[in-house]
Amino acid sequence: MAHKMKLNLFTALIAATATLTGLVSKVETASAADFNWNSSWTQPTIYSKSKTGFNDAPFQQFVQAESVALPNSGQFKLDPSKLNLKYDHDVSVYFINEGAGYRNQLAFEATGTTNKSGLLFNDISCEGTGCVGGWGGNALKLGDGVKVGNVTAGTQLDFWLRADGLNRGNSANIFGTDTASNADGLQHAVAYAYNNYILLAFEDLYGGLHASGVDSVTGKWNEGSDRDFNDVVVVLDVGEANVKALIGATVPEPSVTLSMFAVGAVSMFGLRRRRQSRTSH
Ligand SMILES: [Ca+2]
Ligand SMILES: [Ca+2]
Repeated sequence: MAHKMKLNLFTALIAATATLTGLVSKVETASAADFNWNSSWTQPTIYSKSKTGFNDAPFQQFVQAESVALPNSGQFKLDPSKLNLKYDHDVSVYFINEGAGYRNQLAFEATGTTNKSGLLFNDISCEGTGCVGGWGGNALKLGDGVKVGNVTAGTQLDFWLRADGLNRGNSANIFGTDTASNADGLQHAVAYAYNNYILLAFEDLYGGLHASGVDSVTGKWNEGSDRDFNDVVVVLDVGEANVKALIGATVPEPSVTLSMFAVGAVSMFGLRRRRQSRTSH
């Protein structure tokens, strides 16, 4: 395409699906079994958006309505190998929203020219106006951010959710971005590129949609999952240059882009409804 299109929601979504299309086909495994959650980690300093200047508002549209399953989530599979940074950046992670009864935790891992890992959020429970869930905890406000620090070119970033980790500790399920490495064999993270940021959204309940009882394969309990992928929603600031590089690395065929856009439009912009009486999220 020779001409430049004005950046609007549509082109942004095309960009997002371009990234996602590329994410689907690559295979790069970072097994959950290989990741060590360090129980001595402590919560890094949380900065309010009044201090960071980050605006969470444009990203709220991507937060799936509570208990509404995200259809065809497989089409949005995040491939951690696509979070390779080509440029140095002072990386931050911002809390966007959560609709989860669980007190979830999120950690990161950087491998490559920068090697470090750590806790990002120790208690992902939302407080204040705009929260999808209002089920206690009240540890984070929309837009709150933490700093990963400088990450150098040639580093892969990855992220891990410990489901209800605040309460369950080491017995909690840990879900990663690589579907095959999750205990239930299911996707638990989706990704979007938008406004020069990357948005990550997680499902925190073990098992397939509405599955219950013991998983005969693993002996773990299915948790009646709603597969709504709104249980932890964060935005990564890896820098505009890195996001553009990630998008540019994958140019989908137009037909694929359009069909994926249709799917995304239906699933991302459905009616948002509050459901206060749910016991399982
Ligand atoms: Ca939820
Ligand atoms: Ca859920």
